[in-house]
Amino acid sequence: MPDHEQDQGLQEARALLASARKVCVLTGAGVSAESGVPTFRGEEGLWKSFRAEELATPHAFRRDPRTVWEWYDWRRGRIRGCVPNPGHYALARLALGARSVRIVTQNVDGLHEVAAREAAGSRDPSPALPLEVHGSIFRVRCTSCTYRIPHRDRVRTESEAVLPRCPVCGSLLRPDVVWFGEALDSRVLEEAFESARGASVCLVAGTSALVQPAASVPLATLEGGGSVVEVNPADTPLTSMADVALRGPSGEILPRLVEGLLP
Ligand code: BJW
Ligand code: ZN
Repeated sequence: MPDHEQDQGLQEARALLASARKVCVLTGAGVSAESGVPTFRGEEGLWKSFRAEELATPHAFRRDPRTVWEWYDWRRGRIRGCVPNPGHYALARLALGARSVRIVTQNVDGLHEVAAREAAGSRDPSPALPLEVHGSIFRVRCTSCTYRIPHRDRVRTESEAVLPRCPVCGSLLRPDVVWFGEALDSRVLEEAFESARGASVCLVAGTSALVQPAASVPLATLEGGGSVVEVNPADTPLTSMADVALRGPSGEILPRLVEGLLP
């Protein structure tokens, strides 16, 4: 995209955000790509020739929990070595500013929270803490009972016998994330749609907008009469509905967008 078109898009997006009382932000894996976290779709979304759709399912875990845990242990290892990028910090600063901003993320990597705490310094980070609609890769829960706990350590995966087990009932533990075919937490989901419905702008960054119901969050803003601003290097099913589409990596675009807004 020529520079002047990009600049014009940025100005339009800033104008929409500047006059917005409420903003909803929806993020996906692309926002963490510049931190080194692999996205799901496209070439780099593959792990040992598996696609996410083959591993992130309750069926795959029942059939082969060792392989699924091996994938999560590999991803957790990658993510443990990652830090937020300028895109995460820009969103955190936006949310800590004067406007009412709700960050809704599909990401399970925790990087929005790290950025929120760092950007807040000694202030309260809560306005910038995200709603994590697909859970957290650094929590585990029991496949049988209600046991659930933060968990960042390596997981042994050499055999099924050594996989992590629930200390309460002895069943297998699993990552506390939402797999295909599973319902999202209804309260978290309702809060996400509520914030999108009431927003004058939904800023959508780094998502392929393919996975439901999260992909419909910006539609709630449109239905409520608000606008959509998309930040992504590629087209998505949302692009044709967006009022402004900013083409490029979010680690570069979001800081430019937000700097022009903050006092
Ligand atoms: C950059 C960048 C840079 C790159 N800067 N950008 C047919 C139609 C509609 C729905 C369905 C259907 N068939 C089945 C369904 C339902 C299904 C679904 O949506 N499937 C679709 C694939 C078709 N959905 C579900 O199953 C959901 N549950 C559900 O519907 O429940 C119903 C129910 C109700 C009541 C009872 C029971 C059930 C659950 C979905 C869960 C998704 N889980 C995952 C895994 C999470 C855990 C983990 O991480 O392991 O969530 S899958 C994966 O996809 C992950 C992501 O959050 C999610 C979205 O992906 P995302 O973030 O968009 O990443 P990518 O890789 O797709 O895209 C990256 C983007 O970044 C690209 O656009 C790049 O261009 C861009 N990019 N570099 C900015 N530097
Ligand atoms: Zn249990």
